[in-house]
Amino acid sequence: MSVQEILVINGPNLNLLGQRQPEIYGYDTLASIEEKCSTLAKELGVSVRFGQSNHEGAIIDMIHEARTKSAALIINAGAYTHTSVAIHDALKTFEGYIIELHISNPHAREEFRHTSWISPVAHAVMAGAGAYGYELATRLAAEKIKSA
Ligand code: CA2
Repeated sequence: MSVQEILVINGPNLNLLGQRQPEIYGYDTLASIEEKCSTLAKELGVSVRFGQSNHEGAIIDMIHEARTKSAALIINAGAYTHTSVAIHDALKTFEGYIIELHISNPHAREEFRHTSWISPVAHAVMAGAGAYGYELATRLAAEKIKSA
């Protein structure tokens, strides 16, 4: 197991980042975010791996794989944040550090975004910092796994 790996999981529709609704999600693409986080991770002496899926089961498979491969998880579960007991249950099986991430601040948006199934199983929540939140979360995850 590579104890220094951070897995960044992105859920439904986040493959479209930078292409639609820039007023909410900004102009960065997932590829540009990955590049910035990889550069940062290298500087911090850890590794980062990105995964994205529009399918709940595939996200659960990624979490299961992380159980033996990754020391920390950063997860933007997209709309599944507000609906998925299955992702909540999968995250409970992961023993490393978990950061829930949102580009926007769901609490400042529609009421249906105010409930999260991820927050109760996350160690930290990052929301509303835009795409920069991924770098902040990478920094926090690196700190946590290096001091563990
Ligand atoms: O703010 C976030 O990161 C969210 O997790 C994004 C989800 C939303 O359902 C959550 O409430 C908050 C939606 C992701 C949709 O991604 C798009 C990206 C580009 C264009 C359109 C949608």
